[in-house]
Amino acid sequence: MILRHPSNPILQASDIPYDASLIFNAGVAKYQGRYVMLFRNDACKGGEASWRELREGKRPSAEPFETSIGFATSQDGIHWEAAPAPCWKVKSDEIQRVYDPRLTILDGVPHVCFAMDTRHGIRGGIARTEDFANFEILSLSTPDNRNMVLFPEKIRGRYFRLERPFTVYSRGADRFDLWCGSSPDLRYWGDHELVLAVENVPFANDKIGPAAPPIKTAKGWLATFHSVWLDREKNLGGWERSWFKRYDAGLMLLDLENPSRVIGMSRKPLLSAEAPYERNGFRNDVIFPGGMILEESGEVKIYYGAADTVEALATAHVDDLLALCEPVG
Ligand code: BMA
Repeated sequence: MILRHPSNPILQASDIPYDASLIFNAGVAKYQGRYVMLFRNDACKGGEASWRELREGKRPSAEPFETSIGFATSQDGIHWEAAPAPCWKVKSDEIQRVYDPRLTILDGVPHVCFAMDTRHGIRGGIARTEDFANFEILSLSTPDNRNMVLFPEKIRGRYFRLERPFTVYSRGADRFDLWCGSSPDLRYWGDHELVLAVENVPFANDKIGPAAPPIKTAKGWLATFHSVWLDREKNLGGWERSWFKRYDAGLMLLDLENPSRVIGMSRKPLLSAEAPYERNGFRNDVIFPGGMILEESGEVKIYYGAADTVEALATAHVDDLLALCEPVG
C-alpha cells in the first residue's frame, strides 16, 4: 500500500558538497519541469571529529549545530543533486535560525513556509522566492507558532494555511492542536479555526501539527500531519540520548470548500518508524513529512525527515490513501 522507496534515504549528509551532518525535514515541489527541494541542514559546528563524538553519545555542553537551508534538484524525484552552497541562512542578534521549510507553488511562484527561532519566541513565516537564492519574507506570526503549510490555490477567493500554535498555558504543556487560517494577500492572516485536536487522533497523546502541504483530490484536500506519542517511562534514545517522543505520520481529508473541516481520517498512522534509518539517528523513531506530490499516474510521493537525520521517500496510490480516510463527523 505505502512503500518505502528502495533508494532510501534519498538525501543524507554524505550527498551534500559542504558541511552537513543532519539532513532532514525537507519541502518538495514540482517546478518548471523538475523537482525542487529545500532541506534542513543541522551541521555539526565542530566538524568531523565532534560529529563522531556526538554519534558516540558524548554530548557537548554548547549548542552543537548550525542550521541552514539547502537547495537540491531532481529529474525524477528520487535522485537528487544538492546546490554547491546553502541557499538560506538567517542569523542576527534576534534571529537564531530558520528551519523545517515547506514548499508550495502558488500563483506560479514558489512559496516557502518555515519556522524561525528568535530570542523572543518561535515564529512561523511565509516567504516567496523566484530563484531559491533570495527569499522575500511576506509574513511572520507572533510567537509561538510553527509547522505552517499553504494550500496550493485560493479557496473561496482567499489563501489558506494550516498551522500549529503552541498553547502552553491554556492546554497545558505539550497539548498542541492543528489550526487553519486564511488571508486575502498572504500577509494578513485571520479567521482562524481549530481543525484537529490531539484528542481526536487515536495515536497521539502529546501534540500534533501540519506536515506536508495538502494535495487536491476530487474527494477533498488530502493532508498529512505529524502526531506525537510521549512516554516518559520509555527512552527511545538516539545520538541525543534522552528522547521520549515517537513521531508518526497521520492522514486526513479536508473539505474542498471549507478546509478547516475534517471529513475523513485514518484511524492508524500512515507511517511509523520501522526502517533502520527511521528507528536510529539523532532522535530515534521520528517520521516528519514535509512534502507531498500527486503525479498524473495517481502515485503520491511523500517526503519525510527520518530520525531527524536523513530525508526519505514513500509512495502510495492516491486512491489507496483516500480509502484509508474513514468518514468523520
Ligand atoms: C519538532 C520539530 C522538528 C523535529 C521534531 C522531532 O518539534 O523541532 O523539527 O523534527 O520535533 O525532533
